[in-house]
Amino acid sequence: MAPERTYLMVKPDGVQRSLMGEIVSRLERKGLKPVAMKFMAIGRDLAETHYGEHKGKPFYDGLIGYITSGPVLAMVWEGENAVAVCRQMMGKTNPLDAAPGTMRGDLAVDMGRNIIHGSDSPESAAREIGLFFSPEELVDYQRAVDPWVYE
Ligand code: IDP
Ligand code: MG
Repeated sequence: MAPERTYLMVKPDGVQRSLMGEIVSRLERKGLKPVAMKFMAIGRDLAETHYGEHKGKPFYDGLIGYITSGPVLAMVWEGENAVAVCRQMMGKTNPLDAAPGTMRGDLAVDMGRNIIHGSDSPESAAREIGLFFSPEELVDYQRAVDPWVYE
């Protein structure tokens, strides 16, 4: 097992709709390992850095307003191919295209209120984890169940 880490975040709509437990539960049941979690508000500067790749796009201002509109649950999860596994579990960006069984497919209807963020590559994951967490906030530990999750 080659562990990989990804940055996931329950967005403000997910928090307001009481979906934090549902989302964490899905990740736990999948077999992924939690490394860090923080309930926090995102300021404008952090929002603009996090979503820097989208600056200039038509939805950018709405996106910054959305992500700073209320608290989020910032998280780091670990597992083999964690980035791809979590993107698959999240579903497509537009909930209309997200397959049933995915978080967005089951729990959201609007692209601008799609409840969860997840890193799109290992490089993005490293950048985003560093934006939201200090190294000492990432908890290193052994999980007794791992031999039952990974061959
Ligand atoms: P992703 O979250 O699936 O990685 P991105 O293309 O990185 O999708 O877009 C970041 C976020 O910006 C989306 O999750 C969504 O909240 C928002 N967004 C993207 N495209 C649109 C759009 O066309 N209208 C409204 N919001 C959008
Ligand atoms: Mg993205």
